[in-house]
Amino acid sequence: MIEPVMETFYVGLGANLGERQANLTGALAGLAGTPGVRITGCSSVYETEPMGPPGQPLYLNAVARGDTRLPPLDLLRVFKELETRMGRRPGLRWGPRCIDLDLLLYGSVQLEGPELTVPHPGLALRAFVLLPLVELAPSLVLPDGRPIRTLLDQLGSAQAPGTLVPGTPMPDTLPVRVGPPIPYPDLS
Ligand code: A4P
Ligand code: MG
Repeated sequence: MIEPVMETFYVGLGANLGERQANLTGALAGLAGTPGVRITGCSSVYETEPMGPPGQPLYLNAVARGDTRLPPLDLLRVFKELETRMGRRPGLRWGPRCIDLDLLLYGSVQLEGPELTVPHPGLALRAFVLLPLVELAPSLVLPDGRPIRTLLDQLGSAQAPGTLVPGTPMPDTLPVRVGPPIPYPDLS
């Protein structure tokens, strides 16, 4: 039998309802416990202004890295099942949620389908994604050749999605590398 290839993926985690930090760590633990998925690193947690309908609570955001033998769509389904198991119910697009798991990158794969687009279409435009991603993988380059650090720098003059406040690091009870928060970006 041919072993499926191991790929590196990056997942964006977001929560703005309930015990936000516990929701992030619960999702990470759920991923780490999924057969065929290994979590190899995680950024600090950042508290961010919500992008979307007004009047929502602040988000906590983080980005984790993993290895997997699951194909991209199967990995997305793992994310969706985990969100549901953790109590996420269908709601408004960009509305408040106890947990959101976005597949940001899957190796150098680029695909656009009805269920899944990779790299995640919002990745290059969102400081709440780029800031933790740069912390975790500073020299990462997107499949189209754009370095993520340049994208974060460019956000300075673009529509910033909100204010980013470095939060507490993820607890080290999980098999993840915990990095120190990086400085507050100048988005002016
Ligand atoms: N989908 C397609 N590609 C992907 C992908 N790469 N990763 C599809 C995950 N899902 C992907 O997602 C809707 C559908 O997108 C899925 O069924 C999947 O098939 P959803 O999670 O059900 O709904 P959503 O999250 O409301 O919509 P969307 O468009 O995924 O929104 P985003 O981009 O996830 O943004 N503000 C702050 N500060 N921090 C946040 O984390 N997150 C959002 C949601 C809005 N505002 C935020 C944050
Ligand atoms: Mg989403």
